[in-house]
Amino acid sequence: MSIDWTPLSSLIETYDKFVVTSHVRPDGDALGSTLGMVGLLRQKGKDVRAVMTSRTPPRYDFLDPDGTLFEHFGTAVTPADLADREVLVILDLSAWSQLGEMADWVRSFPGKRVVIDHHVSQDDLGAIFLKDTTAEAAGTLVTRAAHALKVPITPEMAMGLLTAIAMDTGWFHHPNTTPQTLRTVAELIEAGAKIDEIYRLLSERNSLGRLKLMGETLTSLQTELNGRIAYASVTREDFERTGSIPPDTEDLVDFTVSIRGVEVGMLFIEQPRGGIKMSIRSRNGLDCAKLISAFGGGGHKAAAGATLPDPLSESLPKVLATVKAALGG
Ligand SMILES: [Mn+2]
Repeated sequence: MSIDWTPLSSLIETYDKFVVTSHVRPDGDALGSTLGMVGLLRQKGKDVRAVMTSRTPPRYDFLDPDGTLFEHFGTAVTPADLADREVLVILDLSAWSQLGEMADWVRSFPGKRVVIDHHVSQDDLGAIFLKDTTAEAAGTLVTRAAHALKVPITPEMAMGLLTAIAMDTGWFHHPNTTPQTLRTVAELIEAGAKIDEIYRLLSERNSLGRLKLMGETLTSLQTELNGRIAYASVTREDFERTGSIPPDTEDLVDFTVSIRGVEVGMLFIEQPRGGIKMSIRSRNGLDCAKLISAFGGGGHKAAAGATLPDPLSESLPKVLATVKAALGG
């Protein structure tokens, strides 16, 4: 799928004040693609702010070393501060639920909205959609946009875009990794991304709390349906006991599908303000995004997630039953 970037190009020709945002609980793709887009727009001479609905997880602080790029919505920035913005660029999401506390502001945003995304699930966000569901990351799309708009990729942008692609492909081992992925990565390294440094910053700066939380998560692993399903849960007490924070759960769901014979893996995480965030991964072609849409979730075929309002004791059995049924159990 190739995207026609003319709508973005026209917005850039017409308007000057941009705001870029991405999803709640931002991951490497959300933050890295935002960094890339901010760089693109600034090189076009635009006045750009990057406003996020969640705080930057400490793991990703290297993408914003001065702490001046990502502004936290609701504390550092209020809707009044954004009243002069003409264009809103939304990256790596296509669902209202992924906007968290920014959703109401986005709904009432009077300017132009454009979504640049690779997720299958889609709400009507009242936006121009620049979408390619075959792309491995939103960071890939921002890289392509830079090409289309003839904007050079700075070393800073390259660091963000490579982080985005690396994290959304599981460091180039998920099925979405293609020859073109590696060509894009080669280009980003040529543009100044330091792949070894990014890996080290992401993988060798764990907090003790995150490692202890990993231990708790592994301890809580259970299997069902003769080992075809594996799941684990993280409770609020786990965070407290281990001294970890919710962003420390990133990628822990991957442990569930690392067990031999597991076709579907899930991780259930109690949220600080109630309810459950769940992630699901499939290794047998099961469409996770479709399955989890019954719970208001979405994502990709092999990887999806949902936010569930009910407590763990109620939501876990419901989702588990649905997955069992989908596997013919
Ligand atoms: Mn993504």
